[in-house]
Amino acid sequence: MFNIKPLRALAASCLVLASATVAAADHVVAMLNSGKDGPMVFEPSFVRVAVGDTVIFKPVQPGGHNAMSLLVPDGAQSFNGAIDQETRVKIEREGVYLYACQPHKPMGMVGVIQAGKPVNLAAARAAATKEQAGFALGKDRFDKALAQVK
Ligand SMILES: [Cu+2]
Repeated sequence: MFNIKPLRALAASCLVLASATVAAADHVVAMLNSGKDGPMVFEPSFVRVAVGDTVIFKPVQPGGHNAMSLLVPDGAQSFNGAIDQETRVKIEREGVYLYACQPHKPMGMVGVIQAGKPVNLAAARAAATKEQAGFALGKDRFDKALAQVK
């Protein structure tokens, strides 16, 4: 008789491996001098992730860019990446994160991360409105990114 027990065990371990891979994904955000939305952009400027995932900011077009958090959910670590260096941010808390390129924030080089439920959306909207008021360009970029939160 053909013994199927080892096959069952193999199938079970494959499932465990597959779910472990799904549990922590990487999301790449390019830091660009010029992108689909114009000059000085994060692309994509909105990412939806799961808690435990990592967002990787890549200096695809080095131009004095970094990624610095402006608002993070309660209990989450703020971040401030070095200029033109790849910056990895592990997302440990649920909610909405606002970030900017420090040198190009006045040009609207900003982005939004949503992890799980947007528990702090009202605070994020208020902070974004306040920040945007000081931008010379890209005054609607936070609005466009936040419009994708759901
Ligand atoms: Cu920049």
